[in-house]
Amino acid sequence: MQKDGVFYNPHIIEPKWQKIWADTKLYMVDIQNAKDPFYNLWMFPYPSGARMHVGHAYASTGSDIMGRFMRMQGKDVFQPMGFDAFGIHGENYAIKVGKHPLVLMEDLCNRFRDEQFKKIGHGYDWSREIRTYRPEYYKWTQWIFLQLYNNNLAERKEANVNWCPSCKTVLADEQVISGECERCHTKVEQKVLKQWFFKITKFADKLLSNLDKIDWSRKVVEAQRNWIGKSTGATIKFSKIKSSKIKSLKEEEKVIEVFTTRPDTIFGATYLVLSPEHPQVAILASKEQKSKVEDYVKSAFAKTEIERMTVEKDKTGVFLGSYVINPATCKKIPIWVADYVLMNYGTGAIMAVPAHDARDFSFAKKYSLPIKQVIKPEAQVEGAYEGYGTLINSGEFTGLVSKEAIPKICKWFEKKGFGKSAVFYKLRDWLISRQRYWSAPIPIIYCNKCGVVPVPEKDLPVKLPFVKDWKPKGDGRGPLANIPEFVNTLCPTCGGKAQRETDTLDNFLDSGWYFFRYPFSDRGDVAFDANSKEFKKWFPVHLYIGGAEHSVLHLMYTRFLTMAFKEIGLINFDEPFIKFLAQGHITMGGKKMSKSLGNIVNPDEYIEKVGADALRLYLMFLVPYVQGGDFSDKGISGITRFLNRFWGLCLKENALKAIKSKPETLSELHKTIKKVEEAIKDFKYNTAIAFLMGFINEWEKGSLSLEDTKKVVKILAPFAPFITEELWHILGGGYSIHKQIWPKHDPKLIKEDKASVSVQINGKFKGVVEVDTANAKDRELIEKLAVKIEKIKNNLFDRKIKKVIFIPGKTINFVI
Ligand code: ANZ
Ligand code: ZN
Repeated sequence: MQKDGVFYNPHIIEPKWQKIWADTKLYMVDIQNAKDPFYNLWMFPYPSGARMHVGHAYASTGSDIMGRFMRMQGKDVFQPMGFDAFGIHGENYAIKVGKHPLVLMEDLCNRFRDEQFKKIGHGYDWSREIRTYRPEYYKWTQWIFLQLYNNNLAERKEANVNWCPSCKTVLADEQVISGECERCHTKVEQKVLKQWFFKITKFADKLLSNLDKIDWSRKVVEAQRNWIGKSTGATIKFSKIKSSKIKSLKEEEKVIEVFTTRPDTIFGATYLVLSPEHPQVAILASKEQKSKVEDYVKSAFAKTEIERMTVEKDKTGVFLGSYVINPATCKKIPIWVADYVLMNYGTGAIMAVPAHDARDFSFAKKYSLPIKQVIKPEAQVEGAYEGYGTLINSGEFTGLVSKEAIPKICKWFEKKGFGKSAVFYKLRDWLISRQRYWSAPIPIIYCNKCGVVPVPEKDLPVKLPFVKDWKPKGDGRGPLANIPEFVNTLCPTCGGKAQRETDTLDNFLDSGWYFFRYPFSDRGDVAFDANSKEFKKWFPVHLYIGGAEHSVLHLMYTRFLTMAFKEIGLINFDEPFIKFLAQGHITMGGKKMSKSLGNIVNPDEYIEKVGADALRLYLMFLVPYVQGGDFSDKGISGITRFLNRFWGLCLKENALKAIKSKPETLSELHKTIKKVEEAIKDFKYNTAIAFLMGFINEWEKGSLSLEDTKKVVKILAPFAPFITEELWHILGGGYSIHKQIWPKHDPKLIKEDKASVSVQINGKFKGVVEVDTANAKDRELIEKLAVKIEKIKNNLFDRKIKKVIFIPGKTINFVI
């Protein structure tokens, strides 16, 4: 039998400290009086399954390590947690398991918190937990809607929107991934509905230009840049050919405006193409072509945007039977309608330049339309030459190169009055209406007399009624529409009979502002208070960690809302997070963990078997934190052995109570302190752990004084909070180790004569080779030492080494 205090037993010490930490409120921060604040935020989870999987454990542990490290740097670390438990993901889960979402979410959030987050040893301040479905939270989500509404940043408009037939609701563009619903992967359809939008496009330019200023993971910055999709070019007006029909039109209707990124190709525009949704299609269709055009338009409506835009797809279209004048050549060119032109981008109409645009080229070939070269190809090409070059057949602009021609042509357009430089963005307004139950009602009332009336602030929250029949019906209306007690109300303005809006808010609005709420979660009178001293302390958030899959969703929305709050005058900064780090992902068999694939790994099992400390260390050692990788539990017993050795060494030193450390061990210790610190700051947790492992090999050969032993315990503390708390207690340190200051390394004690070269197999970190600095570039020597490392030896065993990649002084990588 193992006895407490003699052998390392995580099953005794982990629950013990978990309770003491909770009882003493160890991780609670003084929001008002913190001196050196550090707001350490990790994306709060959405419960859409029974448990969190090992990927959550991995990602949150990396955030917790940084929080603990910063606390040991003397920072007042605020590390709150909550649940994004309102919205479609939870509701879909509730449908699946046949429970009411409110009952289900209460239960799941409690379990995530008590059975998972607490057990894994994260230092969260649970006193400020938030749950987005609670009225005291969504009251403020509705309040934010009203702020945007009152400041002309929310509007209701009829639009062609994405409709998920399985979730029976509309979706924002960002929530449609490759033509499928982000939640259930059903093919999305198009529907015309009157919906509420937030005007994110108003901030397109700022969302883009700020990307150069913020310290965010590169891949997220690039994803946002592409999503915003800025295109510079010109709009050009093509005049319609005069006819009796045209004469009766209004002045602005007598032209068709197109958007092009290539004004330098205007002389090569041999036809125009309108999108099937373009309002002028019906006006311009000639008598002879009318029925053909109508049929074509109908067939185009049945397709999704993705289907229409696929480049490889055979292009289809129909001639409208009418013409415009190309303002550059003054020639008459035909107008077509084709579904490869989209209504919601640019002007919904294009000038086709088949010689220099591949889509136009295949279309022109198919329908025998004229092709005219206006840019001299720099190389022989088949099909369209899409590059820039020297202009030919272009009137007074012939001979110029594209770069000079573009601004000149734009000026010429302007002077003649038929065009001008223009910028367009791919970014669309954020559709926030949902036809679902489990969400905050949109706080709007419709009155026959007064029209659209916002719910007065004093009447918030508009409570979501608790009803039995909450499932989506699929009639294009939310389930709230079937609850007369909810719908029928009185107009706040005139007191007459009125109806409530029955759509609910996209739950990305809940999560778009939640980080503002944590420090104010105990206040019922404000959402957040920018004039308070605590606001100035904690915002903008110092560090945010989460998955890059949220790049154009959550992470874009948080930036937009922050900019909107600034414009409204609620706050005085426009970026929410000083630093954002995209952590890697843990996969299983190379695939994302998901219930449908049946490849979910549950962290609880491992906590039961080896303890939370071992699991934390193992996950952090397995793969580089920002890179992620595949899960396997092969090496987990190695971690347990490491912890046992660590425990044994501490107890031995404690028994000896030495005053002085052995000089070599001491020097190694100081080196390790330095290296672990540097690695943590770089989020290279796996190398930090490797340094700690390397150190105990040295320690076993030597010895440390009690004081120095405590230093080792400290530098392991962020990774393994339970065992280090217990050892700290045994070694006579005061409660708690997690409030201690990180040890300082003494440069005098570090003989910088050694260099460490990291050893990899197929690019995966496996260990380090320590050599004299002078030898760090000696490939042969390092290769020889590397293959002697136990782990490398085992891994290479009977495998063939295909290649050895050596970066002198840094890494050696065996490709097998
Ligand atoms: C003439 C032209 C000539 C074009 C040429 C390209 C090459 P990005 O970069 O994506 O902004 N376009 C404009 N509006 C469109 C719409 N609503 N649906 C489909 N295509 C549209 O691309 C802008 C280019 O895409 C525009 O420049 C236009 O074709 C097309 F040698 O105009 B171009
Ligand atoms: Zn009224």
